[in-house]
Amino acid sequence: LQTEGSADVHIDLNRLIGRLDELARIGAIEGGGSCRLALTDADRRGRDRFVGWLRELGMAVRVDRIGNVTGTWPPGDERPPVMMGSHLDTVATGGRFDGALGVLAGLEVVQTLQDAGHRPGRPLAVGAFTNEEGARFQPDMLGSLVWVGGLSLPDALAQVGTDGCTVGEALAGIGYAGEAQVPGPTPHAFVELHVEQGPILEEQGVDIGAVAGVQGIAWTELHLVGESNHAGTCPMRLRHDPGYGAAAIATFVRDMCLRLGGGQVGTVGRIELHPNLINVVPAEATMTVDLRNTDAVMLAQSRRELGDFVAALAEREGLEIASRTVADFDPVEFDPELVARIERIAEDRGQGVRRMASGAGHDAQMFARVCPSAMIFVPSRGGISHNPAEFTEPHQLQAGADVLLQLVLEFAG
Ligand code: HGY
Ligand code: MN
Ligand code: MN
Repeated sequence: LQTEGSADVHIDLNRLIGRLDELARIGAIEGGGSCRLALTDADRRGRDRFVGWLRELGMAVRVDRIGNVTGTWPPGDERPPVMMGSHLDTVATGGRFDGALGVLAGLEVVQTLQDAGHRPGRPLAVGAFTNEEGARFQPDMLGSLVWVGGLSLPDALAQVGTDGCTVGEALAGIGYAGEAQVPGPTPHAFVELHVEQGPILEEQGVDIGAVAGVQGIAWTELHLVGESNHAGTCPMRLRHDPGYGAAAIATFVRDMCLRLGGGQVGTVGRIELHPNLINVVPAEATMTVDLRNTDAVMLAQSRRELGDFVAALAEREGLEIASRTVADFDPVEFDPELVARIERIAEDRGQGVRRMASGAGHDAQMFARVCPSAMIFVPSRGGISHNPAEFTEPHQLQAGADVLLQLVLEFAG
C-alpha cells in the first residue's frame, strides 16, 4: 500500500460488496432491500453480524448505554480516533446501501490498512449508531445525538415508538443496552460515506459528492380528535371530521412548499385514522409532517405557517388538534477544511466531484457539534432511496470508499 500518491490506494471492492450483500439478507424484503427497523430482532441480527466482523478484525468493541456499537483499531489505543461510520437500522422499505455503506466501508478501510501492514498515526474507529432512521422511534439520529450530549440518556430511553414500545424496553429486548457511558468520547474527526439518496450527482454525471452541510429538519406529530359518526346519516354541516382535517393539512403542506420555493420540502408520510372503516366518520387521526430547508429562516417560517393553518382548521372544523415536535435540528455546516480535502482527493483520483448539501439527516451532523466532520456521497440511481430499488454502481462504491480510505490515511497520519 503506497501512500505517497493518493491514486495508489484501493479498497477491496468484492469484499465490500460481499458484506453489503450479506447484511442486506438480514431482514431482506422483496426487491432487494431490507427491513431492519431500529431495535427489532432484525436490527439485533444486523448488529450481531457487525460485531462479528469487528472481532474478526481484532478491533476493540464498545457498546454504550443507548446501544451505539463502535470498533476501534488498534485495540487499547485510547487516543481520540478518526471515526468512520453510519447506521445499520433501516426504514421498513429500505435499500441495501442507506447506512450500511458507511458502516461497511469503514470496516473495509480498516481491513485494507491491516492487510497492507499499515499502522495509521491515530487509532481508527467504525461506528453504527442507534435509530438513525427515526422511523419507529423519534427523533432520528437518536444514538449519535445522545453520543454528543444533545439528548439525555433518560429522555432517549423514554421515547415511545409508533408501536407503543419505549426505546429502553426495545433496547433491552435485543440485548444492546451496553455499559459504556454516554455522552461518548469525542473523536479526532468523523467521516461518513453515504449514498446521496437524491438525483443531483447522477444529473451532473459526477460520482463523488463533497457534502458541505445538512439541511434543517423539523418533524411534527399531530393528533386530531373529532366526532365519530355514521357516514350516511350525519349531514355535512354537522361534521367534525379528523379524516378531512388530516387531508386538508397534507394538501396545505404541499401547496405551502411549492409557494415558498427555494429548497423547501414537506412530507406527510404517515396518516392513521381511527377506526379506519368505510362507513364511519373517523373519531381520530394521527399524522406526521416533515419540513426541511437549508435556510433556517425559511424553515422557521414554514413551521409558523403550518401552525397558523392548523389552528384555523381546528376552529373552523370543531376539531381538537394537538401538535408535538418530535425532531428539531438546525441546518449544519461541515468542516470546510475536511470538505476541501475530499474535493482535492477526488480530483487527484480523476473523479468528478461536486460540493453539495445533504437533503437527508445523517449521524455526521451530530458529530459536527463536537469535532471536525464531513461526508462523502456517491450517486443513487434515479435519485431513489427509502425504497428497495435503491442502487449504486460498483465502480461508484469503489470510488467513494477509496476517497474515504485516502481521507482517513491523511487525517490519521
Ligand atoms: O430522515 C432522514 O433524513 C434520515 O433518513 N433519518
Ligand atoms: Mn442514512
Ligand atoms: Mn435513511
